[in-house]
Amino acid sequence: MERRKQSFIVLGTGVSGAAAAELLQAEGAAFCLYDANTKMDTEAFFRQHPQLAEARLYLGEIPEEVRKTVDTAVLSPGVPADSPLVEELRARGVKIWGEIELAYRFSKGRIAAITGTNGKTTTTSLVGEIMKLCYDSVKVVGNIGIPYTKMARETRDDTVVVAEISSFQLETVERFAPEVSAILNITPDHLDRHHTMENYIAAKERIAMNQKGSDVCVLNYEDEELRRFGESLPIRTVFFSAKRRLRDGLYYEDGILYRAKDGEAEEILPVEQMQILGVHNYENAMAAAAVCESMGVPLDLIRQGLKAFRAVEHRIEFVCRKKGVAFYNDSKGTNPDAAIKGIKAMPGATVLIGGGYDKHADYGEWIESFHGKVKRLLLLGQTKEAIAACCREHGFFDYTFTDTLEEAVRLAYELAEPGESVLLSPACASWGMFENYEQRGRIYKECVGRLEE
Ligand code: UMA
Repeated sequence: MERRKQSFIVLGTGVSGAAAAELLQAEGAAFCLYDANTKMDTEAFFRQHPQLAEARLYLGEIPEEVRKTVDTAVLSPGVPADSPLVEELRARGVKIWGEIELAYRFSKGRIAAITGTNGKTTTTSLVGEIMKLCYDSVKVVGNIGIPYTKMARETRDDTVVVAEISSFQLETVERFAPEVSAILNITPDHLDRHHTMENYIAAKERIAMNQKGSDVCVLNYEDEELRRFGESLPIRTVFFSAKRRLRDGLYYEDGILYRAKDGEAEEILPVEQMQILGVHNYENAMAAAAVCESMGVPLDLIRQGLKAFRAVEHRIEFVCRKKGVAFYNDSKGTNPDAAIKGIKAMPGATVLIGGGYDKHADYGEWIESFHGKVKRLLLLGQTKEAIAACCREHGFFDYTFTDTLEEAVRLAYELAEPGESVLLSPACASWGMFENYEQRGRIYKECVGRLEE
């Protein structure tokens, strides 16, 4: 391998950057680190990552002599591929790899990769659980929270890597080639980062760009863009649909999931045998079944995995009931489309907690979905004014501004009657107030835990 001669700079020192640097360190490669945050607690970073004690870390600025000598930049997902720093490095001839690309170059085994605007964490977890019933070495990695680079050195030839890959991560893949890929759906999200819907779609579709031969791409037939995309691909595609019977592919009809070949349908299972709710979850289940079957998992193990799987934390997660009020945590509802699913899943009248970081989303459809369900919306964060303005445009006036999540939870408890629900489903990212949606969800559950019974 030529890697020892290559000189890397890792951009970003979050979980991905740290894992990428540790991988380079373990492989004996030359590297340094950079973070834009000049106030970063470097002591804490090196305490948490003692293996990196000798590594050079630059904050805010990369010295000219370093810019001149590095030949590959490894980007954390949060670093935009068109940021001025990355553009400048690219102009100097520096290769730009995402953290996923680095992991791919250093890992072994077969890869199933899943993307989509919504449902990717549930589907990835589901695929991981089913694969574990069939294969000895399964690694679930990526946007789900465990960087792929962290696991790369633990992979073997017989490992199955199940990777949740975000559009941020796909922007900077080069040779990354999963054996099976899946795109679950594409609805507007992250437009602050990708600027246009076309760019966002193009980023997602990069998941299949290096697939060839007997590789497979699993796609949602009900997404017109994905249907067109599937028809243009040079590899085998497997479609799934929650709305119509397919001659070939997987579909949901009258409470049952089927898989069809040449018009011959076979029942996978009735959805009531699963522990996940809602049509969006039936789509996730079909996508997971298609991915697993394409990787050689027998249908009876797929059925077993689908029946055993429980909802993912922070995704329409039931927290507890207090004085007859049911609390749900849908902190993973980080865009309007995901948040609509949260509202739809509520059994009746709901006090909704929403708002957060501004990704320039359009909240119109989300607000329309409140009808008859949301009795009051408690707004938080950077987007509260914009959401309130959109509420007024759509004739919804039952909103209240709050300053903290704790305050919102207390107020929601006062407003909800026994038999009603309180739902945290912000339709926005958590950044600015929280480190990530997981922290937001955990804090929400802690606040709920502190409410008097
Ligand atoms: N930074 C820079 N320059 C920049 C931007 C960030 O130096 O231009 C620095 C920050 O100062 C910080 C570090 O980069 O120190 C943070 O890196 P990061 O934002 O890439 O975050 P990580 O901690 O590495 O986590 C990332 C993903 N985060 C993002 O995509 C924003 C995590 O997805 C993922 O779980 C993790 O890698 C492991 O793969 C989170 C997410 O919100 C859950 N994803 C989005 C989503 O799901 O919608 C895409």
